[in-house]
Amino acid sequence: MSLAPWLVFLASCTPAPKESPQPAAGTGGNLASIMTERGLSEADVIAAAKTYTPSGKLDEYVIMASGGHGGNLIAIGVPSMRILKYVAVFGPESWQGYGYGGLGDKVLYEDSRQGGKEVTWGDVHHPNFSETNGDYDGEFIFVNDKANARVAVVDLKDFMTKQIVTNKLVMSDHGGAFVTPNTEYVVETSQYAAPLGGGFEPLANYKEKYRGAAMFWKFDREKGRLDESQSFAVELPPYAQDLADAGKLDSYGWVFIGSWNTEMGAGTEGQNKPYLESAASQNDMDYLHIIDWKKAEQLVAEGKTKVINGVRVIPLETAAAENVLVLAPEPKSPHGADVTPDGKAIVVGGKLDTHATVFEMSKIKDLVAKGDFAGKDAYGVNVLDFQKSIRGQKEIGLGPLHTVFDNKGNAYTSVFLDSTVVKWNPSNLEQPTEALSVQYNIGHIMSAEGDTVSPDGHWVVAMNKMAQDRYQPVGPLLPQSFQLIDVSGPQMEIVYDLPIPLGEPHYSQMIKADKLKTIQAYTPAGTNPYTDEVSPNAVAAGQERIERNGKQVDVYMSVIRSHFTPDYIEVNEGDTVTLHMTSLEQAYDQTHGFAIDMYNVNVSMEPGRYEEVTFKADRSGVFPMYCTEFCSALHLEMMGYFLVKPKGA
Ligand code: RUQ
Ligand code: CUA
Repeated sequence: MSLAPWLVFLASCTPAPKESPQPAAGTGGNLASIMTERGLSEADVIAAAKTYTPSGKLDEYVIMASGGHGGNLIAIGVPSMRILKYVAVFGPESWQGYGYGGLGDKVLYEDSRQGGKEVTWGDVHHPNFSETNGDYDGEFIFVNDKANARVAVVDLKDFMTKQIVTNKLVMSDHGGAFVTPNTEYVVETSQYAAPLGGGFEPLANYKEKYRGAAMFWKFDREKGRLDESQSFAVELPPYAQDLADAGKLDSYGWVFIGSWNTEMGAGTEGQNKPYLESAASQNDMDYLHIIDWKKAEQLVAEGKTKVINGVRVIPLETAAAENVLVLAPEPKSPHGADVTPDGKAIVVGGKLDTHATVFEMSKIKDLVAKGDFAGKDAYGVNVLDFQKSIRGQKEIGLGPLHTVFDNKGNAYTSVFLDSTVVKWNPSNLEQPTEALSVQYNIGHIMSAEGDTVSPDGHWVVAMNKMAQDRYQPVGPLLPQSFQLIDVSGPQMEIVYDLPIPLGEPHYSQMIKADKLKTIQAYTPAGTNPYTDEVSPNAVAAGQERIERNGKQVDVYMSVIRSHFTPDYIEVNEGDTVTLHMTSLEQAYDQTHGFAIDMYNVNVSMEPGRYEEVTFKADRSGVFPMYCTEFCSALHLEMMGYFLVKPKGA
């Protein structure tokens, strides 16, 4: 039954890398004639030269971008802007065999929602790399699912989603997933208020019964997982909490969250009240939430919590009385709250304001320490005096949203309504601004290593919501658009446009590529990617077998070019089948896949990977099973049969 040795050789031989052929001079025309033919300006050619990455050359940076309601993350190389991978997170994805019977199903579906509703998509907003001393360390990335209040952990050694946790307090989140400077916590804060822990309350009880919460997920770096048992939350007023950021250096120990519905509008409620969007835009000031998480940790240790749905929560009264939570007025319908690299300031953009407001951490700390407050909100939370808390304000344009930073002390703010990126200096508010038009309606903005204590500068990316005339039209649903901006020169320049055609990205981060230490294979063969250990059910060559125990059939299968052993499996209709699959490959890029036709079974078998699929053989017949990756010259032959004998046959 085994292959002739020459066939094995033929099937497994990996082609040696070849030099790409160099075109003879003159065959493609010279630069000047190509420029004329294609209508390219000198600036276009310079932009191309800054980004074009010849075959075989690697990018210097990697962006990990939110994939929005694609539920995924997108890895993109910089400066080439080549898409390297879509990482499946909150939704099934067939190439990665995620959500089609394999071990990943446990991550994807098991905690998919409390209350019996199965959720199979997510709205990914803000990816954040794990940090050590305020710098990206390249080990993990965390993302939130705004739609279903979840947080996922993606391991960057294999770019796979390893854990999804559901927030048991709130129904939607937004201010997440932000990390504290040593990834002590992954912070996730609510967006739309609802009764904590779920349950029904009429909208008329909005002010009394609806609440927000800031969840502090404890990260266990050893295990690479969030530890629910060590996590806690701070109860918040029912203002719509928005973007958040963790303090660093001078602001270490604090978390900042914007909010935009301090009016507590809850829609029309069927009572001729204003629509939410106008109700929520009455106040000139909303509240920046300032949370002292070091103190919160202490209160949790002292047991000053109530337990809601199994989560330890610092009650709002306690948070207010202990100044774990204080508020600072912020103008108007704010969105981003971004801490400067030195940790000394927090920059807030107001969607309905024309300024960026710079809060000064030393002033905030002083006022809180002295108990110098301007008043209290409706829930007894101390409110700081606006003028006393700020360094100043800078006129930026219409609708400033998010701010990122470079290595020269500059800030870059995305201005949604103006469709501009505005460069300014938060330490010198007198310095004039510089605006660059982008196409169009920029949402988030991102810079190289921009959320660390030491941003790299050089690259900024405008993440635009609209792209009407930028790309060949493909129907009324348009891609979003990333524009790569070179900020190294005296003037900002757009050097590349990248359409993002799967979901609407929100935030992203850009990391130095050499910080990523990815594996080439799971070693030793039979390693379960979710435990990082060799599965007790992995097999070595020669140990493959089928074991039957009543109606349970266990198949111990090996996978290697170009054969599944065993290559045929016969069961009875109604049997439960468990496939234990071990890739015996260790060679880089020798990935197989395994699918059973008509059974919705589909997994990816990277080199050395262990996979396990359990399903019911509830349809009789003959079902080819085959390898889904063109792995060798005998790839098509890498197949077998799954036979299900009908009942009574
Ligand atoms: S938010 S731009 Cu989560 Cu700003 Cu989307
Ligand atoms: Cu293995 Cu195709």
